[in-house]
Amino acid sequence: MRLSRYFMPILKENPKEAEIVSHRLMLRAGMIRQQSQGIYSWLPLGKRVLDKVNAIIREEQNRAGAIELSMPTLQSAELWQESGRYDAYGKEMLRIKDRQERPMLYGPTNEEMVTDIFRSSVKSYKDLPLNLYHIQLKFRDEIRPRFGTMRSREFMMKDAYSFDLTREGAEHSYNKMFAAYLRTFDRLGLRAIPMRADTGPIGGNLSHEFIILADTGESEVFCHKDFVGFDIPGENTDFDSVEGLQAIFDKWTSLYAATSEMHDEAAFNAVPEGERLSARGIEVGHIFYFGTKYSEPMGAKVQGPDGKEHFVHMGSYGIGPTRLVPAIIEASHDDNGIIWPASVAPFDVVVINMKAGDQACDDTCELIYAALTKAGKDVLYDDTDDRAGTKFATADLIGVPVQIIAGPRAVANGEVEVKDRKTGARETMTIEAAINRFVA
Ligand code: P5A
Repeated sequence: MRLSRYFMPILKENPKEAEIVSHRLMLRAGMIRQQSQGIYSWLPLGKRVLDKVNAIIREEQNRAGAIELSMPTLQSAELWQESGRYDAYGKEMLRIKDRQERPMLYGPTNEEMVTDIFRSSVKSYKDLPLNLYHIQLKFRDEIRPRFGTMRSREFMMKDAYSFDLTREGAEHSYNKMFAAYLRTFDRLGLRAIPMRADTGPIGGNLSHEFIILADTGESEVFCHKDFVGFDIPGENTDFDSVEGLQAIFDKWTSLYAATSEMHDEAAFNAVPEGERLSARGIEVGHIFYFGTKYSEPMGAKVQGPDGKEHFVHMGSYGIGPTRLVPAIIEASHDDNGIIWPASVAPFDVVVINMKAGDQACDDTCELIYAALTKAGKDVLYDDTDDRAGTKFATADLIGVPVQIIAGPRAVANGEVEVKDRKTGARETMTIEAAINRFVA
């Protein structure tokens, strides 16, 4: 992508409305724009990061055996009347009427809709277990939307829903998502700690929130320090192994970890003082087991091996991609801007032409740009005629992991400078060596 032809509206000044660093940097880097309170557009740079986050979420959901579908954002009120949540949900639900005066709503979550899909076609235990998910916009009319896309009214959610014949089966399904979440957040460069959590309007009595420790987090959390160093389940994790996944769940729940709603002061005080961590955190995921809470009132049942009908045991599993992007920035930035983990960086490398219009600089940059693009890399080429200082500041602000800098003096020697955004380390090398770093 040539910067001269791209759309990346950088802000020079710090936006006044931004209270936390991620919100400030997302606005300054031209990643998002507020359209109305708590409702955002994702501009091209932000969209690239969001897409990469979603790709990792999708890969790990698929690995754990979940199956992707797509459900609408607008839902009929009737479904929610069946479960009893239409009245219970309160003012957070955006209620709308269509031209026939039929009550509709902008979905805040999809337990009812997916239960309806399930009951319309699954009749036998032989079709279980089943886990269906989508990555879709939701709307919750939050009292206090704030911190940009961290807590917005319209936001994206990956929501998965599992169906099993028995409670034991449902626990295995829960454990699959538990392990998939540990892997997902790790691949996003984050350390998320599962904590016992309140179930709120979703319901049930088994639930974990996945929390990233951050000073700007909205949740108050309490946990054992050792979680910070626990091993993450590997790529070869067998998601069909009931014992294997139970062992992962048992390990990750063996030490104290709870959000303030579930906090047990006495249990926390039993943790040796030097090992207690009392901190603030960002909830990036939340998983629930709620048994037959929806299947019973909505009549979602299957025939079991005993020939009888059984209401299915369900769970639901959420991740907030549009919250994850600012959460990653909270965890990874410096005074100059964002530092993206390579897995979600909007571009793999930025090529900076320090003197656009100078034949040797132009030729060198074009050569590198073409070679890296051909090698399948996402390359941003700063071919604008801005001053070198402005270009460096922009490259640092948008946080691309590697900068290849081509200035007249180095280019005259057949060389460029390669800068690592995270460490700031700069290395002069031949043009060929710079290309080979990515191609090899
Ligand atoms: C689980 C999947 C649910 O809604 N039903 C379907 C369950 N859970 S939840 O905890 O309420 O939300 C899941 C995740 O969505 C993100 N999230 C938000 N992100 C941005 N702005 C918001 N206002 C917002 N509300 C929820 C969080 O990451 C949460 O863990």
